[in-house]
Amino acid sequence: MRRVVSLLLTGLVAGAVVLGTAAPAFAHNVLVDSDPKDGSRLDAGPAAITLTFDQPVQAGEKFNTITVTGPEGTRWEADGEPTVKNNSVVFPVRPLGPAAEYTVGYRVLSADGHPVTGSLKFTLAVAGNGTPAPATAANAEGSSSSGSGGVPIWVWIVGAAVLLAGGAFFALRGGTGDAKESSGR
Ligand SMILES: [Cu+2]
Repeated sequence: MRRVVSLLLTGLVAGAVVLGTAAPAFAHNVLVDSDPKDGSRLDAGPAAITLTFDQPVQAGEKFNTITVTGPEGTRWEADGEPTVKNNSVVFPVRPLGPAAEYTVGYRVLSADGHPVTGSLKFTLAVAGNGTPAPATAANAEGSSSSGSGGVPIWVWIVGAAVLLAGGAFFALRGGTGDAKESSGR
């Protein structure tokens, strides 16, 4: 029993080492361009926020999320999934309201499976006639997007570690079984 436990532990450690060293071999996505650009002044609110990265963004439900925050914490991102086009993600935005600074916070899924986050700001110089998202909807949206964020990645890592440990265990076990069988003949 002790050998089984030590084999499993060895497998887990090996799996962790493999995952730990494999991850840095792939670089995370890096934001290379945006529309509107960081620090820009606009006379009219953008219909969408486009973020462009140095490599493809993974498309999927809730993989890529955005917040657009205006004065006094008002929220201006629109409902609906963003559109992924190769290295770019296009997020819908509500018509903007007050002339003010708006902060865009994003979270996208890199080509290597890791989420990357960042933010940029732009200033609306001429007020629009839009209204912010209802406060409760904005809060619910924020908590659900951050809540679902880390879970799938951890599930994936734990699952991979268990698979690696199990594979190593059965490979070793199978190896000794074959040796006995062939020596018996
Ligand atoms: Cu990565």
